[in-house]
Formats: sequence, C-alpha cells, structure tokens
Amino acid sequence: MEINNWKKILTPYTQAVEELKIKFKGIRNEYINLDEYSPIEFVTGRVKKISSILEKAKKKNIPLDQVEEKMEDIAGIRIMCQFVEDIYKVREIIRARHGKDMFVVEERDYISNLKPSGYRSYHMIIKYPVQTAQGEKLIFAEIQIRTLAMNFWATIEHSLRYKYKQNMPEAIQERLNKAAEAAHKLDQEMAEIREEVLKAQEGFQAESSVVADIFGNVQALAKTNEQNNMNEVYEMFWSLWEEGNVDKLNKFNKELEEKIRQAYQR
Ligand code: 0O2
Ligand code: 0O2
Repeated sequence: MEINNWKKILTPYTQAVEELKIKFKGIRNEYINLDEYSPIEFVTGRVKKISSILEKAKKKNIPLDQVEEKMEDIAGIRIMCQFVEDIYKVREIIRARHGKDMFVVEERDYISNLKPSGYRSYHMIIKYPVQTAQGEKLIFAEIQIRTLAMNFWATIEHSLRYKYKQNMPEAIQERLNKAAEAAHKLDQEMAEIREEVLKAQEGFQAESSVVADIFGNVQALAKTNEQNNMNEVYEMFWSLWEEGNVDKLNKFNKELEEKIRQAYQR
C-alpha cells in the first residue's frame, strides 16, 4: 500500500483518539469539579504506528487491505485508575454509553484471566463513529482500563518485550513474573486502605477547591472597591489557611460572596 494511502486511512483514527481522550478526560473533570473522587486518574491515547500495524498484520495473517476491519487496536485509549474497583466503575460508565456515542463490541477481562506473561488490564473493544469529510466512518478502538500498578508493570514489560522480541532471557522473564505478582499484591494492599485514601483525597480536593474559589472572590471583591482595606481580607485568609479548617474556609468564602453580591446591588 502506498504511504499516502496509510495517511488517509489513519486520519479518522487520529480524530477518534483525540475525541475519546477529550470525552474521558471530561468525565474526570466532571467529578473533580463536583469535588468528588474520580475513578479516572488519567487518560492517554495513541494511534498505532505503521510499523506496528505491519508487524501485527504479518503475525496475525491479516491482509493489508483488511486491517481496518480486522485490527481492533489501531486507535487505542488507555484509562488509568487508582484502584481495581475503579476499573469496574469505568467499565459501567462505558457500557452506559453503548448505543449512544459508541458501541461496545467485545470485552476482554485480563484481570480475572491474567495473560501468561503476567499482564493484567480490562479491555473493551468499541466501534466509534467518526464524522469525516466523506461522511460517517465507523471504526474500531480499543480501550484498556488498568490501575497505576498494572500500568507500571505493562509499560516496562512492553519495552523489554520490544527489545528482546521472542527471545526474552529466562532470568528476566522470571523477574517480570515476580514483579507482576508484586504489582498485584500492591493493588490488593491499596484496596484494603481505599476508604482511608478516598477520605484523605476528598479532604484535599475540597480544600484546594475552596481555596481556588476564595482567590477568585478576593480578586472580584478588590475590583468592586467595596472593601477599603483588602489587607484585612488577605490576613484573614492566610490565618484560616494556616489553620486548615475547610468549614471555616467555606464560611469565609460565603462571606466574600455576600460582600460581592451587596456591592453589585448598590
Ligand atoms: P495534565 O494537565 O498534565 O493532567 P495529550 O495529547 O498530551 O493529552 P497523550 O499524548 O495521549 O496525551 O499522552 P501523554 O502525553 O503521555 O499523557 C496524557 C496525560 O496523562 C497528561 O496529562 C499526563 O500528565 C498524564 N500522565 C501521564 N503519565 C502520568 C502519570 O504517571 N500520572 C499521572 N497522574 N498523570 C500522568 P494531560 O491530560 O496532558 O494534562
Ligand atoms: P501496542 O500498540 O504496542 O500496545 P495480541 O495477539 O495479544 O498481540 P490481540 O489479541 O489483538 O493482541 O489483543 P489483546 O491481547 O487483547 O490486546 C493487545 C494489546 O494489549 C497489546 O497491544 C498491548 O497493548 C496489550 N497487551 C496484551 N498483552 C500484553 C502483555 O503481555 N504485555 C503488555 N505489556 N501488554 C500487553 P500491542 O499489539 O502489543 O500493541
């Protein structure tokens, strides 16, 4: 196939990856804006490199003019979660989109059924409609959902697998197996203290969110010229901030909002 044809084929895949990244980052932002815990920690995405497409097509005997129908991971999205439980939450979020802006066509649970390599992740194969200049095109995309520990292991194993191809030295393979077990153990340990971690993160999130609001409101108040002595406001904020009591910071924020409201009523 000509190089230019590849460019043309891959364009909608690039579009799909960009759109899906925005959509999943959007879900994370929704949780964060509501000061809630997000099951999505971060999202990455990529379009498979032409060299990897060629290699996989060769390995799986896929004729090059059929890669679009037979290769499901040309567009790849990766969603990282803090806890294993979050993976299933994300899975439900994606399932709920079925028939709306995407179609779930297959799920592969490499968490319950880990691969012989030690690989763990939850894969969802979707069909995603991309609007192109020529009209709608329905393409495959693969969503991999994994914890930070699973991602750490898979990233390192992937580089080693790439380096050694089929000839991974036995000693390294053994180490990787042990590391996979350790990553699994880490996820289990973290699950045990999940509630504790969530409370701490929610507290931190609530504090950073009210502090951001206060900064916005202090600026708005300064602009109204309502407050003669802004230094008093700054000092009040710093002392409350040092104290670290979120309820008091919220109360202070409400007072600022009230002052701004009164200024605009005058
Ligand atoms: P922010 O403000 O940093 O959170 P992109 O096109 O840059 O959006 P791409 O190219 O698919 O995304 O992947 P990239 O650049 O590898 O990483 C995407 C997002 O994941 C970036 O955030 C990274 O900061 C974030 N990321 C990557 N690795 C880690 C990690 O180990 N921990 C955390 N928490 N985040 C990570 P954004 O979305 O660009 O914005
Ligand atoms: P990339 O783009 O380099 O990540 P397969 O026959 O296993 O290659 P299949 O059956 O099409 O592929 O799908 P599968 O196994 O459900 O998912 C393939 C993708 O999952 C791989 O993409 C990897 O991203 C990831 N994966 C699967 N098994 C492993 C593993 O043992 N180690 C690591 N690190 N990742 C794995 P590719 O093709 O490697 O492409």
